[in-house]
Amino acid sequence: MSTIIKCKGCGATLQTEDPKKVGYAKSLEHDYCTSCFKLMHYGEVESHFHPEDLPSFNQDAVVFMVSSVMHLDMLFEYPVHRYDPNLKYVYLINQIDLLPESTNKDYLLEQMIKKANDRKIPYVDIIMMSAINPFDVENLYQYMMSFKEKNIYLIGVQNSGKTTIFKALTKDLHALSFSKAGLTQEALMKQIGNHVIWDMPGLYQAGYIHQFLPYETYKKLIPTKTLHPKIYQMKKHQTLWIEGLISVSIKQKDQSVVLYLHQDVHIHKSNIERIKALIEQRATMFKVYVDQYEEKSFRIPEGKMQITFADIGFLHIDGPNNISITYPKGMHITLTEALFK
Ligand SMILES: Nc1nc2c(ncn2[C@@H]2O[C@H](COP(=O)(O)OP(=O)(O)OP(=O)(O)O)[C@@H](O)[C@H]2O)c(=O)[nH]1
Ligand SMILES: [Mg+2]
Repeated sequence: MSTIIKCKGCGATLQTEDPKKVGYAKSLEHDYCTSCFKLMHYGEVESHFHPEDLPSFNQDAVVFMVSSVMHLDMLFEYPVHRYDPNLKYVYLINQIDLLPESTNKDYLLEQMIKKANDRKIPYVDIIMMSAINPFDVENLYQYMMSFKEKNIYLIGVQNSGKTTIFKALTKDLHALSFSKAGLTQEALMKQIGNHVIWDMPGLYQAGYIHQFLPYETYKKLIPTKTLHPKIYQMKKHQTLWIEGLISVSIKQKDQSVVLYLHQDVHIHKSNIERIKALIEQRATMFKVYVDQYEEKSFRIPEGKMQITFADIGFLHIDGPNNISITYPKGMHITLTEALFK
């Protein structure tokens, strides 16, 4: 019987037959598939497979649903509890170091608890942390070890930091975490004391930036450091361009808006009438653009509201106002109450 050998970087089952398929290695003696090898040694990024289905779990388990603060609007969107109602679920909000230092974290947590309760989401806890903060990792470790269930699963959408957490908890030096979505291919697991920790492949979330742009382009748009608010005074009928990707137009009255984006993202103002012309000339006008756009109008109700632009950032606006947004066709854009203050 042949033994199954897994790539230590992404967990894919190693195979030597088909270079186009996941897990290809020149020899089964290798520790890594060729994709991970190229990533580690040459920084070359090849496409990985995107799993869409939830994995199956051992029953003696606690499932940690890991979400980045960049995906907060989607925190309770995967109905994992319906899929396996007998398991315990902990919602883990990761990458809180990306939120501005002034963020009221208690308020954020309150908002999330309210959302979970309104939607009748069963959970044991909702916790917030940063995988790059050793103190938070140690707290998480102690917390996980306090469960009597043997298996601890890390699941969640791509790029939420599951492998980064797994590595920090298990001191696994081989697993690869990286800003490219869809890196982990199959479950990585490691026994710690009486527990087994599982790092699962990321769930596919349609509409995120990796769907529209190649890695080399989108990596510059995904926040990696603490976001700093940038305030823009907007006049009615002005539009704010985020690279050549998203234009936010203010329709009802002059007002200021706040953008939270990667510091290098290029932003400029134009008039609403110019949108069509700029899109037509996008190849000469913008460094970053896509083939197809769509437009949507939003009625901003009273209060502090938030628009989430896929996984690249946020806009805060005090309603009421009317705005319209032009964005890559199919991109995930949501309007919610401001999730952080
Ligand atoms: N600033 C910051 N970056 C983080 C944190 N956790 C993870 N990252 C970064 O986020 C990116 C994605 O991390 P991974 O651990 O590979 O994410 P994943 O959820 O395993 O991704 P898939 O395997 O594709 O599902 C990497 O560039 C990490 O360095 C965090 O707490 N703070
Ligand atoms: Mg991973």
